Amino acid sequence: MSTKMLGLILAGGKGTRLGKLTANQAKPAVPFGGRYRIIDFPLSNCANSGVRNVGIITQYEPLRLNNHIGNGSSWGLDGLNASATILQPYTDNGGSKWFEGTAHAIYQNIDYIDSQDPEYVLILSGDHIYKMDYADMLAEHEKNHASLTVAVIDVPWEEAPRFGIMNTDSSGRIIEFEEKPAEPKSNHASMGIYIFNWKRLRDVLTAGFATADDMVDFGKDVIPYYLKSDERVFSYQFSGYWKDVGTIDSLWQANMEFLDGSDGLDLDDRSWRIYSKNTIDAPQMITENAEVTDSMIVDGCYIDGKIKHSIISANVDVQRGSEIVDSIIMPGAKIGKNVKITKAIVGEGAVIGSNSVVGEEDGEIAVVGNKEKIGVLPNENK
Ligand code: ADQ
Ligand code: ADP
Repeated sequence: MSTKMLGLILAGGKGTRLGKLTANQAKPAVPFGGRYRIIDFPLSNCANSGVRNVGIITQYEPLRLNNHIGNGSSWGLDGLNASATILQPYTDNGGSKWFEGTAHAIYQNIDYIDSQDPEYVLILSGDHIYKMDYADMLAEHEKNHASLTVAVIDVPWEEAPRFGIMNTDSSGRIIEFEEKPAEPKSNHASMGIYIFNWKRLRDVLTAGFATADDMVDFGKDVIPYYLKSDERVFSYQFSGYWKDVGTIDSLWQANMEFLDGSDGLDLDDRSWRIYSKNTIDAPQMITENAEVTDSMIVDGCYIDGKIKHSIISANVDVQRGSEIVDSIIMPGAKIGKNVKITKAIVGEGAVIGSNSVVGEEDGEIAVVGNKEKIGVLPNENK
């Protein structure tokens, strides 16, 4: 079997910056927008772009992620000439094969990649919210006869130090690349999305790991090596909505932008659908005491309180007298009576007892962890 372009999603990051929201699950499995999980975005983009074979490289707390992805049927990545394969670190006679970095994670999965016999590999991050046609990027890669193409977006200058930053010539060829520079020379940021000619990358990784000259990370090792070796490295300019939701602030912001209907983040667009696993929950119940404005309320919710400019995910209970403003409540959270939640992210299955106060209008974004319990939830009937 052969595949023109194999998708590989790096879904192994620990996501320490998301703190209590990733204490027991990988970052790509974190809920987004009430109905989705972050990984739905790269998976749906693959399906919509005609990338029909996708390997998902996991590592840290993969249980929830495995359960969510299953056989890939939610994204149509099952059946003839399609597959979603979950790849986990394994042990052989050489001992544990923990992935040490992004490029090392690819190196460790050479056998799987070879089994798909791809001409190109498309390497994606499991923690970005965006809609992108990878077929377009491949067309440019081929037109440029590139060895590596890096997707690029212009970011605000003050954010540039947290990205890979590059300079290009007038043909779009990358002539300079610095991973997370303290003093960035441009605001052209790598989106961490790469198309490589597989044969060449395979050789570079194999040679790199055979000597002391390790190729552990794409940003730190592989891209600089390609540039030093005069490989044809090109940029692919992207201008749509894109957000790396690796921090609490960016996760909250991206949810709010989705709620407010930001350009390029329209998930109602029938020509580019974002698919997710459908869990079939009961219809939502909004009682006569409820007051809901500017908000998204998902299936299975019971709303007896006041909701303003917030996202209430599946199976959330909000009891009488409670008020939720500018917040994201993740699936299965239970909110007691007379609770006040402002500018917060409440994790999956969290329990917030009656009369609690979480967050404040002018404060930092407040976070309640997954399954965290605050106060006592009275044993009251709905
Ligand atoms: P970062 O996002 O900081 O920068 P990194 O932490 O290496 O890069 O993570 C990239 C992706 O790989 C994440 O989705 C992460 O979860 C996953 N990942 C990390 N280590 C892994 C491992 N060992 N096994 C499996 N998955 C793993 C990168 C680039 C920058 C670029 C930004 C854009 O290095 O140049 O600007 O992405 O967000
Ligand atoms: P953050 O930058 O928010 O901490 P990332 O997802 O970018 O989160 O990953 C942080 C680092 O943690 C990465 O360099 C990754 O290699 C490392 N890492 C990934 N999985 C594990 C794990 N299971 N145990 C320890 N560290 C890990």
